[in-house]
Amino acid sequence: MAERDSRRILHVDMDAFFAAVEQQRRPELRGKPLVIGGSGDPMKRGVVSTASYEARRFGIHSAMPLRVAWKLCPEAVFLPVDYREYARISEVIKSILREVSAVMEDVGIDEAFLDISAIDRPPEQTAREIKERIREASGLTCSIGIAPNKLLAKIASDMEKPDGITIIAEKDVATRIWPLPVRKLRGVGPKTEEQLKGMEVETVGDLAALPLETLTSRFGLSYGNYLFDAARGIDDTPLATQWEPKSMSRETTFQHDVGNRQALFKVLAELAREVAAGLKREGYQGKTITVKVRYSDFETHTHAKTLPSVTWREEEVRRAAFACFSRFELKKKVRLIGVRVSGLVKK
Ligand code: TTP
Ligand code: MG
Repeated sequence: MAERDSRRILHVDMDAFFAAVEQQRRPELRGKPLVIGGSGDPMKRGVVSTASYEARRFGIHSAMPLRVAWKLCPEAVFLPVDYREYARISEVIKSILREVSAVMEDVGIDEAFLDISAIDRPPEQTAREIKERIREASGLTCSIGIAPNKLLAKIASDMEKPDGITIIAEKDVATRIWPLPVRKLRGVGPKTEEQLKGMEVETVGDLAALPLETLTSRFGLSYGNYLFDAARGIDDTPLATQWEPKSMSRETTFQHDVGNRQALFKVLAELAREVAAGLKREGYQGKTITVKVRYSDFETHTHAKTLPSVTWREEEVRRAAFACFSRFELKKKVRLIGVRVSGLVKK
């Protein structure tokens, strides 16, 4: 039978990225439990950005409050996020990947898709070369997945972390993908997972057993069809090679929750200034300004305002942000506040 999708897509994901960068430049941290997050002080507010594999053995993971991580492993080293350095290393890695194949989708700070269909070598050899070059340039390891599409390649890169190479073909879907929990499929979040659980669907295989009509009536035509295909390892989406940011944002989590409206306006003005500066620096203008507020109990709300035309002017962003902010009731103290500009166009 002919392969449905003859592409060869490679997904690279760095191992414990922020932590690995720190361990690389500070050899004394290698082999030790290391937690990166917030200001690096586990007694202060903030969440874990990532943890070294040594720290993960204690149950520490991304998005966990630093305080909880500290309770799980008080002897771990805690460090602040040095985003500039990670972004610099990220650029080094991306430029290596771009040299291997110009058809690259830059997904995040530590991951990317490459279309290697046109490379006339066994894909595993390409994967080894990429690993070798990344290791030479940065000292870091990554994990690589290779498959006929993005959906499967991303699942594959996660299968043998750290330092793995995993190749999945269409014929492997039943044996290797169906046993996985549905959450492993891109686009299946906690809400869908919960709904599927209610339908006695826990694994991708369970999902693949559902008729298309069941999925479309439950999840709508578009998402229902997506789930039906995804459960079969089918994904035709092309690589988004010219990455353009759809939005730009800045947010702040307070050391202590803030109740004073004037103080919040001041922070908001500062965030608006930073976002506007970011837009100008990257050469974008945007139309919709959104303000996000997270209260002390983690309840989170947003208000948005769309301007008649795009802007990067600080004053306009600030005014719109103030207008949005005025719509919040502020019955509780505020833990986090953020400003986002979306609907971006390149200028
Ligand atoms: P991931 O690739 O999800 O994690 P990782 O590289 O640390 O570990 P793994 O080996 O499992 O891939 O994310 C890449 C970086 O993004 C991570 O090093 C830190 C950052 N990050 C956060 O800041 N917050 C988060 O919640 C997550 C998931 C990642
Ligand atoms: Mg990673």
